[in-house]
Formats: sequence, structure tokens, C-alpha cells
Amino acid sequence: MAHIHIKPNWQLPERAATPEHVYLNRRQILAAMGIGAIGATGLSGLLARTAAAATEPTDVQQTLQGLRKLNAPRDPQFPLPKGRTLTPEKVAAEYNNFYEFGTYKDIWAKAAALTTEPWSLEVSGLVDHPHTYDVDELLRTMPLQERIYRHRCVEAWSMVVPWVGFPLRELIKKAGPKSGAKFVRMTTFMRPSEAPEQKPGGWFGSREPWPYTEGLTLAEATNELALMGVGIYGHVLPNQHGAPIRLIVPWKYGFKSIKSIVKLELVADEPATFWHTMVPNEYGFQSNVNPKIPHPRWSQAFEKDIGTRERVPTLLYNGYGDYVAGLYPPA
Ligand SMILES: Nc1nc2c(c(=O)[nH]1)N[C@H]1C(S)=C(S)[C@@H](COP(=O)(O)O)O[C@H]1N2
Ligand SMILES: [Mo]
Repeated sequence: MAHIHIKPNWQLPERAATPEHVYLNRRQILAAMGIGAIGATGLSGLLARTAAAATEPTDVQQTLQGLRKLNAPRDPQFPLPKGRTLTPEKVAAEYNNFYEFGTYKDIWAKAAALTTEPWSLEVSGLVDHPHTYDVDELLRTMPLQERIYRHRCVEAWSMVVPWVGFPLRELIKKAGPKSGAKFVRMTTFMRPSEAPEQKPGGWFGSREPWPYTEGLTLAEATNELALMGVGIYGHVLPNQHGAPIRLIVPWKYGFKSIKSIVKLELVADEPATFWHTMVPNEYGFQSNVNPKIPHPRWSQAFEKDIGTRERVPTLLYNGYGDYVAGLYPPA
């Protein structure tokens, strides 16, 4: 067995590694052993981190202060779910997954480097009216509302937060899907200068299929629940939550809810997606929340609420069966 002279990431004591991270780090180490270049990769990664750290905020409140307020009416269909507690804003704002900025729970600091103004969203593909929107235009013209949704990450943690957004189907309606359009493909920004993990030679940036992509069937994308999120807790999104525009599909595992979207295309075939491409047997295209289908490496029967720290039983479709069960064969 080869001797590895740097500590694998998952052994760094100050970091709270979660299962996705353990997987990635192990894989990274194995890949690096194969090509014999781990020292160089590890060192450049460390130097990049040190450089970025100089401009990072030191307190999560700094990333929330001064965010523009959004006066969106509450959607009465989505009040606080029974038996759950609203996750405190600060807790949600410092417990993120956003792999472009790293694999640990310091995303809120790293994501401050993302430039979100101006921001364009291209809507194209098999549509009658392709259009590139300025996000401010969408904020002004789309029917914004506030909805409290449960969010369930595939890593078995969850939160309950008030999003501000508009139904994705309103945008799809404006675009006018052509008859051959069967899927929606969404793409996150590609900016290695701002997002360190997208750089070749970063911790795992050279082997992952950046930019992050996700997809839905057209029926899923036009379901009432599918929300384009532009705000949280009554103001625009802080960068760590996927500013300035991200998807929220609460009946699916969190990785489907792609952040900081730059392109939305209507396509004929099931699109390749980031996680499915990397680990097809662990992260399926559909990935509906289901307590009875374990992840290959852990059970999905329960989740940890990051606000209350309670262990909560996981619900089929994350509790949204009334809205989405009809899309799928009986579970
Ligand atoms: N572009 C992009 N979108 C992403 C991710 C990511 O790494 N990159 N992580 C996903 C995962 S795994 C989860 S759980 C949610 C987390 O959203 P939050 O940080 O706003 O809670 O974002 C999803 N969207
Ligand atoms: Mo996740």
C-alpha cells in the first residue's frame, strides 16, 4: 500500500465531513494515487484556499446584512408544515452544499466571491420564444410568492425555510415548449476565477463534470411545487443559497435543486446531470425522497433537522405526495 504524506480531508478535525464528502475525498485520493500527483494537487489546493480566505467574511451575519427585501405575499397553501419548526435563518445560512465553493460547511464565506449582478438567465432549446432574461426583470415581472417548504438533502439532513420565488411553470409557459420538448435541463455558472473547485487542479475540480447541471421531466417542471427561488426569509438570496436564482423541488433530494442557474433549456431526451454522471448508482435522475429506498451507503428512513437537531422520520415525497404522487407509478 502506498504511503500518503498528506492527511486525507476527512481526517481534518475541524471539518464536519458528511457522507457525500467522504465519498469524494476517498475517490480523490485513489485517483491521485493512480497518477502519483497528490502532493502537487494537494498543495495547489491549499494555496488557493489561503488566497481566497483573505477576502472572505468572518461572520455569517455579514453575508445576510443589507440584502434587498422582497415583499412577496405568503402562499397560504404552504404554511409551516405540522410538527416541524422553522429553521433559524442563521442556521440555514451556514449549513450549505455548493460544491463549486468547497466540500465543507464554510460555503457561506467562500460563496461571497460570486458576482451576482448583473445576471442573465437564458431560456432556450425546444421553445417558440427563446429569451435571455435579466434576473431583475424576472423579479419585477413574475408572480413572486413566499412558500415554506421542507428541504431534504440526500445526506439525511433537513430544514424548513421560507423561500420567495415564482412557479417554474410560469417561465416555461412564457417560453412556449414545442411538441418535442420532454425534459428541462438547467445549468449553473462556470467561473473558475470565482469558484475555486471549478479550477483544474483544485481538490476535485479536474475530474468533475462542471458546470453543475440538473434536469426534470417537463411534467415535473410544470408541477405546481417546482419553484424558481429568488429569495429566502423575505429578502433576495444570499450567495450561499444559490443567488440570484435557483430551483426548489422539495419532493426530491436536495441535489436536484440546482443553484445559481444561467441556462434553462427544453430538450427531447433525459439530460446528463452532475451527480448522476459522477456516481450513477447512488444519485439517480429521478431521486424522489423515499424513506424505503436506502442510499447504497446509508438509510434514508430518518433525517436530522439542522434547526432543532431532532431526528425526524422521512416522509415519502418529503410529505408532498398530494401534489406529485400522480406523476409516478404507485410507490
Ligand atoms: N450549483 C449547485 N447547486 C446545488 C448544489 C451544488 O453543489 N451546486 N448542491 C445541492 C445540494 S446537495 C443541496 S442539499 C442544496 C442545498 O441548498 P442550500 O445550501 O440552499 O440549503 O443545493 C443543491 N444545489
Ligand atoms: Mo444535498
